[in-house]
Amino acid sequence: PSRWTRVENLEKSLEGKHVMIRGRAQAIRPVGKKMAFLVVRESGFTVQCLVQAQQDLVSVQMVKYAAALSRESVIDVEGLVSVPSEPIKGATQQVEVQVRKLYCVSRALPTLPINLEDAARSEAEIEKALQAGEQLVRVNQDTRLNFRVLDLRTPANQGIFSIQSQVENAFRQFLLSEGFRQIHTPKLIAGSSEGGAAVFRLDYKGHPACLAQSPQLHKQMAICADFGRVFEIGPVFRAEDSFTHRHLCEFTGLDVEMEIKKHYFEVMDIVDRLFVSIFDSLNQNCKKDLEAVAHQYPFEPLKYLRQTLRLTYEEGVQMLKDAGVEIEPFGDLNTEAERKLGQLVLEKYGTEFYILYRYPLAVRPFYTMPCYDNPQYSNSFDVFIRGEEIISGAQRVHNAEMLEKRAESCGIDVKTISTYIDSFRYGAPTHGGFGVGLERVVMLFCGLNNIRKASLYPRDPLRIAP
Ligand code: ATP
Ligand code: AMO
Repeated sequence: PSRWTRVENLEKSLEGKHVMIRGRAQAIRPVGKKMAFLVVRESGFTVQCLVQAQQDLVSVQMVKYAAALSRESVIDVEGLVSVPSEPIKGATQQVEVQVRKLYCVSRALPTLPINLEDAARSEAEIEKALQAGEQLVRVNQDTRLNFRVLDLRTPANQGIFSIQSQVENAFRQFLLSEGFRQIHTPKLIAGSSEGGAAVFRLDYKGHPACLAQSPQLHKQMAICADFGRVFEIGPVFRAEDSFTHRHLCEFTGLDVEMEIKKHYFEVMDIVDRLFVSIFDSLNQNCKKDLEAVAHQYPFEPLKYLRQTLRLTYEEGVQMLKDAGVEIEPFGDLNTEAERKLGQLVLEKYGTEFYILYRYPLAVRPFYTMPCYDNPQYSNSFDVFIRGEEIISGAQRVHNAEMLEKRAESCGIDVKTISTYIDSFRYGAPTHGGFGVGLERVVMLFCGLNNIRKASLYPRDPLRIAP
């Protein structure tokens, strides 16, 4: 076993034990010449350490050394765990370490561009501190992103990216257990895969190419190649040219594609069980992370049902109309209408996670299968968390001639996707699938107000660094 104890595991049961921890000197508070308190942080968890001069154990020089450490330096501490009689404020762990040995592994600059203690405070804590006349600097989003390496050290950010990791893990585990295979499709492709303008164009050894807007074409081609059920976790590139709280120029796509036997509801059944399992696993396995996020960015736990609510697009439109919101016939729902519908659904059905299906064909991409009973509608769906889209999915057109016509009518240069269309000329299974934005899932599960908070190094129209 490791000789090291993680700060997160420093608990009262370790009282009297000798421990070694490695972390950062988050705060250093000298008390006279013979004592100094250090708050040591590891992955968002903090413990108070006491360096007190004691004959034969701790020298006055060591206290001086501790008091002179710069914040955020990486240090090793050896000492005894004790349980103070008073509750400890300003640290996550309720034990103290009586320091015996102290080493500085790597010294941080004496002045940092972000004060981590300020950066970790919630809005309410900031207000309270300001009212109490405390000097503090509100760290804005841009500064946080400019110095992301520092910003990411806050407990909330540590939590967010553990949650992200868990979403991806639960997604993979569930799909593997359902007989899906993980695939990797090319990110350098000849043309737009979504038919939109938001593509990053580039030169591919003298040939025009672009960064994949989704794995759409190649995941469908894997179905034509008898892969049956596939999923992919990979980067998605969108040359978005406007600024919203929920669009990035690069995000992580969780994509699924599968054969269907009778009906595209088979795809929705997977969405339903997959997401109930992801949400359950977050609530079970990420309790501390969710608390850390909620401490800085308060939010209510997501309300979801065991069996996901499904509404048709028309039912959604009717709910909006009844509430006085006008929707253009066969149009898309704008951001505001989607939000409003989210509220109405919550009031009526008590859930913040639901599927809206049977969208008008005109607002869906060219590869979407029209409804057999009414071609003005399509076998498609979107999925929402707290009134915002996290998933688009559909049954696909599996007939090459029809696909070609649909692409042309959507203004797509079919030459750029000819190998994709040809894939359907050799016999193609009926199939469907969906795409999920990983950052959106994390943002909305945690009720965050900006997708940049859920992206490690976000890319937006003005940001390509760090
Ligand atoms: P996707 O584009 O992948 O389908 P999305 O969440 O961007 O997912 P859209 O269907 O494109 O959803 O758009 C839904 C609504 O979001 C649009 O009607 C529009 O109001 C808004 N929207 C989409 N893209 C942008 C953007 N780049 N800037 C501002 N608003 C946008
Ligand atoms: P769509 O374009 O709706 O569908 O994308 C799927 C999901 O990806 C997320 N998303 C984004 N996240 C961050 N920044 C963006 N700019 C952005 N754009 C989209 C959303 C969205 O629901 N090929 C289809 C999927 C399919 O039918 O299988 C597709 O790409 O969460």
